[in-house]
This record gives sequence, C-alpha cells and structure tokens, in this order.
Amino acid sequence: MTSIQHDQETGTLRFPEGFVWGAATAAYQIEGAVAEDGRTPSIWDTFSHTPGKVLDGDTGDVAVDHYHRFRSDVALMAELGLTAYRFSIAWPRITPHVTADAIGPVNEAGLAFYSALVDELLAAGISPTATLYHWDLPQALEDAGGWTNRATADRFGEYAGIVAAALGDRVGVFTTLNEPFCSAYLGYACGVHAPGRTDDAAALAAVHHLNLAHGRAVAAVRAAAPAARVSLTLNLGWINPATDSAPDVDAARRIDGLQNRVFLDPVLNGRYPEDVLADTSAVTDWSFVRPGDLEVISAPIDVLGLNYYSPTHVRHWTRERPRESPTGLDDGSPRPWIAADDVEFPTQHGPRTEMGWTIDPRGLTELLLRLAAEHPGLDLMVTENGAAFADVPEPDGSVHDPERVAYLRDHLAAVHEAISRGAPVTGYYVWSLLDNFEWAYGYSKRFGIVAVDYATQQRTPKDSAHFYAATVRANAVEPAPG
Ligand code: GCO
Repeated sequence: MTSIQHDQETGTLRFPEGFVWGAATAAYQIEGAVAEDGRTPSIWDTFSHTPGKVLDGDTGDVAVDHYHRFRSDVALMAELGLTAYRFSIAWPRITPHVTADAIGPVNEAGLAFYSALVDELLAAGISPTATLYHWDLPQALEDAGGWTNRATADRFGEYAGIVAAALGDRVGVFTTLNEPFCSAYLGYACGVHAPGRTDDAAALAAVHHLNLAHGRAVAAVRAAAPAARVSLTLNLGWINPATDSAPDVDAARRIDGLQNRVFLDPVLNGRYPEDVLADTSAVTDWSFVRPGDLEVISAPIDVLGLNYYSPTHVRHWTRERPRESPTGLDDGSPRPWIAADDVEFPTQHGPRTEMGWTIDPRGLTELLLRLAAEHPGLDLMVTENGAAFADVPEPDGSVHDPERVAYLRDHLAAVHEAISRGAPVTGYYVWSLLDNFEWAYGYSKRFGIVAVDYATQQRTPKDSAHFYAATVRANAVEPAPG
C-alpha cells in the first residue's frame, strides 16, 4: 500500500487518499436561539441559568448565534476546504414535548433547521456527520429521572428514528452519543455538568441507560436510514500507572474500567467488565441491566469515534499523605471516579493547555492502536482533538496562536503514526470550528480555530485555521518551519 507516506527528506506526513478532514461543534455550544422554532429547555438551559454552576453566569442563550448564521458558517468551512463537518442535533428542537411516557409530536421547524444546514453543507461539498446527543437532554425527561430512568433510553431511540428518517437520505454518518462518560459521571456523580446531580448509584444507572440508548438508536437509525453509517463517540483515556507496582497498576485498571471498558465492552463485546461490577458492588447491584439489554447495546456499529485531548496519569493513594490531584478532571473539583477513592492523579510536568491539561500526543497514537488491536475490522475516526489557549487578538482581530498550531501538528503526526502502524483511521475532526460555550467554563476558554468576538459575533480565522486549511489542501502535514 502506498496510501500513507512519510517523506524522510522533507518530513512531510502524507495521509491516505480520501482521508476525511473535518471540524466539530455541538448544538448547545454554538446555536443560541434557545427559545426559537418551538425548542423547549434542555438540562443545559436549566443548569447554566442556575447561579454558581457556570463560570461568570454564562449561558448558551446566544452562544455564537450559529442558528442564524449557519449559512455564513458553512461558507467559512468551505473557505477552509473542510471535507466534513460534525455537528450535533438539539433533541429539544425535534421533540419539544417529549415525556418519559411518550415522544410527543415532531417539531417540523426544528427538523427544518437541520435539514437546511445539511443541504447547505452538501452544496458546499462538505459531508455532514450528525451527533444525536451532545448532552442537551430535554428538561422534561430529567424531571422524570433523566438518564437514571430507563424510559429515557426508549424515548432516545424514537427520537433517533425521527431524525434518521428526515436526514438519513443526506447524512452519511450518524453518531448516537458523544462522550457518555461526561453525561453519566460529570452529570450525575460529581455534578459539574448538567443536571448537576451527585449520586454515584444514579451515575452508574446513567451509564447503563446511555449504553442502552445507544443500542436503541443504532436499531432505529438502521431501520430508518439503511444507507447511513452508525457510530459512537467516546472520550477514552490513555491511562498510565506511575510505577509498575501492583497498587499503581490496579489504580490504572480501575480508571480504565470506569472510563473505557464500561462503555467499550458492552457495545463491542456484549458484556460489562466483571471487575467494574465487582469494584462498584457496594454502590449498586446493577439490577438495572435487564435480560436482553446487552444484545441491544452490542448491535454492530460501523465506526468508533475517539475524542482525545490529554493523557491520564494515575497512582495508588494511601491516606498517609495528602492527595495530589491537580490535573485534568481531578483538578480539585469534585471527583467523577466512583468507588476509586484510593486513586490519585499525580501532577505532570511539561506543557499544558489553558484548561490545565497536560499535552502528550502519544496517547492519541496509543489509543488508536489499542482500539485497532482489540477490535479489528472497526473503522476509527478522531471525532475531537484540539486545545484551548489564551488567545490575544491583534487590533485587526487576527489571532496568532502558535501553541494551538503546534498542538494540532503534533497530534496529527500522532494520528499519522497510528495509521502507519496499521490503525484504520478514516478521518479527523478538529475541536472546534469556532470559539464557543465551553460548558462549566462558559466563554472563558477558547478552543476554536476560528476566533469569535462575542460582542459582534465577528468570525476571524486564527493562524491555526490557516495551518489546518493548508493541511487539508495538501492532505498532508508539513513539518514546523525552522
Ligand atoms: C466533549 C466535548 C466538547 C468540549 C471539548 C473541550 O465532547 O468533551 O465534546 O463539547 O467542548 O471536549 O472540553
């Protein structure tokens, strides 16, 4: 095969023919227009309007006004030469009157928005990848228990079928869920995301009902849009024990179970990991897993999406010393790690992003290789990768963001490395197209390759956007100059 090359002389990394180059966004982070077209509140509207939940009281009410600016945003994508765009669909726009018992009437105006977006993308030669759930659960479902209630999974399957029937003639890839880890643990265990609950047993029920929702959606999309490809996006951890001592290795196993295997195993192998069931047995008996569920959950998918930002370093914690935990999700904020009190996340030295996240592209290579080895035959996509930095715009609005350029270059090299070692990676989506509402951090963290002036909604491509456009054009990453 000559499809992938590393030109030793120039250092150019050439990607396979047909490699998909995209950018990703999510509905609540960019759309705004939260009360338009019949949309009803989601858990993120409620959460962001609850004082103290989101930094500076920021909300997604306006966000970057993409709902009204989608045509010019698509034109921007076309200028950058993107071949694909990954966006999410706001469930409360599609079935705004859903309850735990019934999906309720379809909101044609909501569907029309996404239909117009898809048409605009196709006219610009950009393939749409639609995520069905990027965290904006209809509030009415949360009021009935949210993801702790099995009925939410049933309603999600119905909603997925409605979307697939409307868009499946034009959307090539449907992703059921984005990062169920965050929905379950950040939403229900440590409460830093909507709905802000702090109940470990509820979080594990949410894990299962999200997995079940994924399975129900796979079936619904297959039935309504047989030509579409179906995927799931997970934020998997590249988990490194501090030493090879048995307690540190066991700490890594625990986190791997909670973050990775509790999603991968049921979906791809049709079972829950025994060790996770045992580790969490004091929290729940897992009786919410009913006969037949695992068959539904393990229906074949076509593509697995991986979101990767940062590595995870773990160590066994003994009560004799204070817990050292300033990194990543364990940055002193409430812990999402259930039944893992004796695990700590030691500080790493070296470069970090503005989120405080350690930069280490090796994790991206290693995770892709792990997935390729454990699940041969499954296509892989990097559905998110990117970085927040404290951008300082020039007087003319342009942004020089050499750190983001370096981050993207190094992570693309890591993807290239995985491909050259046999991982079937078919595409890469940078997070994110635009600066946007970064969940609990509000507008304080900028992940976009395109800057947004939130006062004027003016969009200005950063240097990283120009770098990415050149990469897409060449289907290759050029080495850093100098
Ligand atoms: C995610 C998210 C994005 C975040 C990004 C940066 O799926 O975690 O999809 O919504 O904005 O990861 O934290």
